[in-house]
Amino acid sequence: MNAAWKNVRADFPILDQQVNGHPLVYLDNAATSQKPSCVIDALANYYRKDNANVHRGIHTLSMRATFAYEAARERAAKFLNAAEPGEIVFTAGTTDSINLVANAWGDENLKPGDVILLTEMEHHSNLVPWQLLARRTGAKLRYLPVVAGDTGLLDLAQLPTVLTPEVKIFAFTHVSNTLGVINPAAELCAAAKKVGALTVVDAAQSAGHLPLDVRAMGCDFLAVSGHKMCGPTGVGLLYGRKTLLDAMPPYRGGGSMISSVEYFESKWAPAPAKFEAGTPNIADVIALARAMDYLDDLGREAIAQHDEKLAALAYARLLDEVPGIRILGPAHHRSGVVSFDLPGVHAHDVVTMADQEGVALRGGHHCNQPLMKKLGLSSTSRASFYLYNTEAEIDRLVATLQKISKFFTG
Ligand code: 7TS
Repeated sequence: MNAAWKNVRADFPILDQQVNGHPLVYLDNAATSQKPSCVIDALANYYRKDNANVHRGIHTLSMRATFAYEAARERAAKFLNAAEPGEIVFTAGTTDSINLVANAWGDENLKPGDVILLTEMEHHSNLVPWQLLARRTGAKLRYLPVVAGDTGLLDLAQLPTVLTPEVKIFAFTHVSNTLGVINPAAELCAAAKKVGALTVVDAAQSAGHLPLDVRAMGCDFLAVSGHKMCGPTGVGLLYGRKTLLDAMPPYRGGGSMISSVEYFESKWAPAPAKFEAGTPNIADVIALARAMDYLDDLGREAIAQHDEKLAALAYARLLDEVPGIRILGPAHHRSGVVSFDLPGVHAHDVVTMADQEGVALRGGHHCNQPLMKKLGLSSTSRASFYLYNTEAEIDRLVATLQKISKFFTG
């Protein structure tokens, strides 16, 4: 670990507070991460010094804002190892990015008889847009199963059966927000390519956590949320291979996405502008680029190792020290997400009581209702770790869950 890690907790002012009389232990990072001071400052400084609309003004502030906005696109392309900045479309986040592909690519390219392949572990935001698309086009949905049991691994033995030439698009999550499993994205993309299917990778849970290289992965599209990777809320991006973006029609119309407009027809600007109608989320895009710098200063490989170490430790300790606990997902090679069920205690009670101890968890179906049903659960509690979490916080988690378990089961 390099020097940037030395005072990592001090970079996040929000962590230094008491909740219900206890020092905060923030373990809800899969929902949203906290923001380092440098990102908060980037936002504030933009509004203090540079705020102006982009792409249309020729005064100094507008040019400054445009420069910073387009520099953020270059930064994002570098972050993902995209071939060029034109492959980055700024969006409101993962949900928005997936809807963009489902609408702009899907409506143009799918017909009855085509198949959209998903996996059984998808978040609703990588499920519902495809259901809507299937309804509009007559294409069918198909699922790559998760193996029986609690390991949460995809059943790769089923891949040849479900990934047939009728599959036109295969959308899957890189990291599950409920199971913590890291899917073999490059392998899945290579298999899809063999049958001529495009791939959409949901990187909401991986973008700020693992090294990401879209060209090594071989994906066609990849969706990212800024707020889960130390960036602001309401901003994210879609990576798309340039030839695909160029061929896709726009999905929303408005200012900035055209080359010319007449009363009865218009011509589109080239990608990515074609997909960024209206005034974009300038300040948040600029702050997101700052978050990318922050993450790369720490090193994404080091962040991945830190997450995995804490998750493996939490997995082992909870299993050993909390009677009867059921933990979802693999024991090793996992992300920082640890979902569990305390028998006889509803997840909302777990989360409410943990909050009394200053421990922030999440409880519910985590926007994974079909997966929950398959696992025979209505909800789970979830601890999710990130770069600023510590082993001492796992002590607090274990002690809290022991207390809750004792309270309910005596
Ligand atoms: N995909 C995955 C795998 C996610 O975990 C989430 C959000 C999304 C997509 C949607 O991201 P958004 O930024 O567009 O909302 N996951 C969660 C979660 O697990 N708890 O709160 C949000």
